[in-house]
Amino acid sequence: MPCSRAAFHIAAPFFVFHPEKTRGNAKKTGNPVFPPIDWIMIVKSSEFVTSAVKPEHYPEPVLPEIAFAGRSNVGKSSLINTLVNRKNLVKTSSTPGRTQLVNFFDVNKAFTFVDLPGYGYAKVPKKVQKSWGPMIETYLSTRETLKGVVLLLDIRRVPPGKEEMELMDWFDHFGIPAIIVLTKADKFSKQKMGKQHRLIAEAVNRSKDYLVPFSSKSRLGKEKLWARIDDLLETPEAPG
Ligand SMILES: Nc1nc2c(ncn2[C@@H]2O[C@H](COP(=O)(O)OP(=O)(O)OP(=O)(O)O)[C@@H](O)[C@H]2O)c(=O)[nH]1
Ligand SMILES: [Mg+2]
Repeated sequence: MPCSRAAFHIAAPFFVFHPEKTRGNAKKTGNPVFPPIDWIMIVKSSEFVTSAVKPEHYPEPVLPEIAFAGRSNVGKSSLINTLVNRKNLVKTSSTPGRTQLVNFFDVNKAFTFVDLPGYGYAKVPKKVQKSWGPMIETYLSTRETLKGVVLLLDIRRVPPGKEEMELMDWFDHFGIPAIIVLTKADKFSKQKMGKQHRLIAEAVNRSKDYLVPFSSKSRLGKEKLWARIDDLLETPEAPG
């Protein structure tokens, strides 16, 4: 039921019940693991809050937070823009290494999206490269309002890189819930996309259903991803 979802309460009235979508998506996915998508997200406001390197520069930990992680140029900033229906809320670039700080964005005054700097781009100066790992790790391990991470993998890359596999182990180890998104799905035909989806699911040892193919160009996967984000936002606080 849409009204029982915690994030619905957090973000109300921004999630709206959408019975036609429920029927359509349930039929299409036949998804036994995740609930059908029974609402659509209405983004009424999205705004840049601040950029930070160290925890003392992070905003006050008040609203629940979702972070976006992935290798440089994988499409993190574009994906956030797509989710919030903005062209340039987050700066994107065809030059990898564009996002070099931890950037915080408020959505609907209800929760925060965090664009993490992309890792693994050799042409960025060594000093900057070296600071990325600690910057990301410090954020992920200390942020008390972090509800989960969206990890972006390029759908063209089979198997995903060593860093991605390490990040997934790291999320598991620290009990950080993660959503895996396969970006740039528009680069393939539907059939090839399905094949890549299957191969990546095998490589990361997850069910196919767990991975969300996504395109910032066609907006494929947008509603499914919002539904997963909502699931993370409704995760209850850890006791103590
Ligand atoms: N075809 C296609 N191109 C995309 C998609 N998403 C992003 N791109 C392109 O990929 C490039 C990098 O996108 P960004 O969103 O800036 O990537 P990023 O992960 O934020 O990169 P860094 O900030 O360097 O870590 C840009 O040229 C985008 O236009 C997509 O879904 N489809
Ligand atoms: Mg970026």
